[in-house]
Amino acid sequence: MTATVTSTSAQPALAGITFPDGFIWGAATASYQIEGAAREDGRGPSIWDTFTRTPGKVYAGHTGDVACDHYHRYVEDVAMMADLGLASYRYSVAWPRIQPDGTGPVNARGLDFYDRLTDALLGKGIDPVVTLYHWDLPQTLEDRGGWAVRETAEAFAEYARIVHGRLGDRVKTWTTLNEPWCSAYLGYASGLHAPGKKDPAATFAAVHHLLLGHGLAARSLRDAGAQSISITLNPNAVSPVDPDSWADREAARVIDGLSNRVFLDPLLRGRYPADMLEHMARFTDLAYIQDGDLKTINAPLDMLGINFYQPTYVYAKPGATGSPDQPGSEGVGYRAPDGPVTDMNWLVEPSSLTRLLKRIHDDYPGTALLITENGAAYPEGPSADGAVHDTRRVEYLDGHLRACHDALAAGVDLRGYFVWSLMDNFEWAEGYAKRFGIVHVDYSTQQRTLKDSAKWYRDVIRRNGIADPGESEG
Ligand code: IFM
Repeated sequence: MTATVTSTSAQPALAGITFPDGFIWGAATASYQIEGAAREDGRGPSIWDTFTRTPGKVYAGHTGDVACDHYHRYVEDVAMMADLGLASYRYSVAWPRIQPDGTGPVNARGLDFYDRLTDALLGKGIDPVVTLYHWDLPQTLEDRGGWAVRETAEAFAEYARIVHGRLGDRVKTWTTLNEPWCSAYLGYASGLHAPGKKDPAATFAAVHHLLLGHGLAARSLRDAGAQSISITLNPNAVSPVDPDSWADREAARVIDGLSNRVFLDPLLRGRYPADMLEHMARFTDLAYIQDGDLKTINAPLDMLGINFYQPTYVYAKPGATGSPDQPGSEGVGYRAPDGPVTDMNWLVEPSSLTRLLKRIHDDYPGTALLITENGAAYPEGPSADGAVHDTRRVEYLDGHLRACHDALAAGVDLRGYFVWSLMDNFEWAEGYAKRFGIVHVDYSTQQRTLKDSAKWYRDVIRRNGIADPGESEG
């Protein structure tokens, strides 16, 4: 693809922009968030089925039992994707549909669903990008220790081999894990996500076994002939509130280490950062890191997926307890958002995406990047005219696409952009209360309605860029 882009810096703030030829335009979802059919066709229980049934864990007791009923409506949903002009669709496979107990017998009916979905996508000229793990761990594996134990990493590689065996003749791009930071830290430190544990030692063991699972799965996929192998992280665009303060920079170093370097360094440099080894050793003896593991984790990557939503600003705050989802972050203060926020109370600051992409490009050179998620929660539903006027989402997406364009102009090897999310869905601990979709879902009728942002995105895809506001549409 041509990677030549003209710098936007000299242009007026809202000039039209064009992306390089071959830039990939997509949308993303995840199995538990949209599929429903939780007990159909032999699917086993996942940690999210258990968690959603644990009182007080998820907003209003919502579950993914029905979600967007995509399991039954995928044909209509794929037609909608085609109408939007998507070149690519990022979906995840539910491990408990494939191996209901996490290991052992394969459930052919589970594979059949993804087989049908893949064919439906290809039939409309949409390229499938498959994520193997987007948080729905089979409950049986959690009962045996979950990501805190090595067996889960080994089981994951076997599961990857099974899925590739069925879809590998048609799926070119494979992503092992989605946001291992969330699986480890929200799952085992703060307990905000399934399995809801609060155990720092287990958190760091989970970090290692997630990374190892990625490495082992990447090897299985490579051996089986997969074309493109990636992992998706949610790197934290963290900055010190006062860059001139040594103490604030130290606070940022700790959060950067816990959120970013503890994943990026093993994956792309084959070692844990020295300061993080010291940090983790406060909570665990690290005996689970075995000889050869880092070499396995450092498997060649064809692409690194980046999920981005908001920046973080931290400062030194002596005596602060820190954040429950970052073990060992005592003394770190978090600045409250000081600008526009989304419905998640997440700060909208597109320039921090450019900064983050440039940083990864500079610190880990030679890595092709893909935005595998970016988007915003806003509550707008249908107005009296039947349309959904989600102006703030359009502004958010516009700003972040310009930020991607700026990164390209600065030389970052960015291959594409997937909006989160194709449609409103089950937003984990927030249930259905937060809406990230560019398509509105009426959960009582399952009716889909394109929001203004979906129509705007369709135009972006058609033009391979953003129109100059002076230009007439059409
Ligand atoms: O909905 C989630 C998604 O599952 C993972 N990335 C962040 C999104 C918004 O919170």
